[in-house]
Amino acid sequence: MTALIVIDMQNDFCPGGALAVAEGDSIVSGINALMKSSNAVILTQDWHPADHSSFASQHEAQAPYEMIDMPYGPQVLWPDHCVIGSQGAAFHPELDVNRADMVIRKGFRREIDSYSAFFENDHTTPTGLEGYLRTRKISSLLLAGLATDFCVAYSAIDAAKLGFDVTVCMDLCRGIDLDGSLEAAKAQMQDAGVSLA
Ligand code: VGL
Ligand code: ZN
Repeated sequence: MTALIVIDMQNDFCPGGALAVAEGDSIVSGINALMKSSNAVILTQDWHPADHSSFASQHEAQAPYEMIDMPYGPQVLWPDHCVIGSQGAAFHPELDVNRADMVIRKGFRREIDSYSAFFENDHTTPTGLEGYLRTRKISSLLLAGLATDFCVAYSAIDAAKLGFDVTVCMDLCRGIDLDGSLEAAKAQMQDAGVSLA
């Protein structure tokens, strides 16, 4: 059984949002179409407290897109985005959310960021998605959404490491591309055994 996992199709990652991905909104209709032909649909939702440690605003003298060392490793500092309950954290208004069987929220612990749909950025704290998929007997995954080089790539690589058969629909993803992060993410996904379609 195959599931479609739609990563972070939220207002803040679309044009006009706090952490806008170029053309982020252009993939919504294609994702809606793919949902119609999928027998399981899962949405992820980036969901941060207002004082989240990944926000540059929480660190004196640091600007968005700078790096910081967290106890779990290097972390990019972001503009405040996807704050719990805000319009920015809401799904894109045209996303067909009624098609979703399950919505998984991530990044709700102040101390730790969570790009992947499976594990937080310490690579050990689980979100619970693996258990959900296994109990539904889902073994293959199609991924689409935002952003290719962060949450999509981290999710795809973790899924492949967990033994799922993973395909990323590259034309239904858009990237942030910080310092070549898009090319690096593609190479890392391929090395992990992810198919890029
Ligand atoms: C994302 C940066 C921060 C993403 C989420 O969805 O790719 N990127 N939070
Ligand atoms: Zn985030």
